[in-house]
Amino acid sequence: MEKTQWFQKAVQAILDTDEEAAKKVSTESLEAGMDPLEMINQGFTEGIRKMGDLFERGEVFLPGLIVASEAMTAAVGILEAALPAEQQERKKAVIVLGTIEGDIHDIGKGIIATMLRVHGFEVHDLGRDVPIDTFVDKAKELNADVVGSSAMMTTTQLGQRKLEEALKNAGIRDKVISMVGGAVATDHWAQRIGADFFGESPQDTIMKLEESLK
Ligand code: B12
Repeated sequence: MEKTQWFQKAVQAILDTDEEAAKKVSTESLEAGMDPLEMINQGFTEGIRKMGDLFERGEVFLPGLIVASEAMTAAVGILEAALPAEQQERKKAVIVLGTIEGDIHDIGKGIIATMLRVHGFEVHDLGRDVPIDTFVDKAKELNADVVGSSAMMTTTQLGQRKLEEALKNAGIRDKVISMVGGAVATDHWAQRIGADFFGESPQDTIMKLEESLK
């Protein structure tokens, strides 16, 4: 089967909100020698994006979106388990990453975590709905080089500004690179709150992060 056909199958399983089919596509694509990262980025991610468009147009409702998200998480979990074990060599940087308090969206943040790990970064994923103080405490405890926050809603986006302030108040803002992401963030937003950069996608994030670490 062509690569694009595997991607299409992944997209379709998410649109069908069919967890069993999504897991089957993951397993079978691995058996067929597909690259798990490509399946995540060009297959399942595309599926949840399309689902999001339908949701925004009112053609899919919240319960459907929830089931699609669960199918996505299960399918991506199988693909992640097939990624090469993290190399033991010195990591490029220590990253503390999480979704801002009040926000339970974690699919995109999870993908960023996986992609950063695969590219040799040590990622401490704090999960979702993470209080601002937890980001700061973890960054201090781990002597982190980078703090990344994800926010998917206009309400929780304000937490990214609070995080900047909290890092300053804790005296560590100049010791870390601060990156922001999520559906509502932009370059302009990052500049406005004083973050170092906005990462639009895994590729964009890795490129900007490697540049910032030089
Ligand atoms: C899936 C989804 C859900 C799922 C979440 C499941 C999960 N475990 O994450 C469920 C169904 C649970 C859900 C719930 C809700 N949702 Co919702 N959801 C979405 C949807 C459709 C897709 C999000 C997604 O996963 N995209 C796919 C991933 C791969 O993309 P991504 O998240 O953007 O991440 C990429 C980049 O942004 C970047 N990135 C992400 N994080 C980070 C972090 C860093 C540091 C960096 C550098 C980069 C980076 O890299 C990622 C990979 O490419 C969006 C629509 C949209 N356009 O985004 C709405 C959306 C975010 N939801 C929305 C809302 C309002 C809600 C709810 C309040 C319910 C409701 N009434 O509709 C609740 C929120 C509850 C809460 N307290 O958080 C709104 C937010 C509106 C706003 N502007 O404030 C949106 C925009 C839909 C809409 N237009 O109404 N949702």
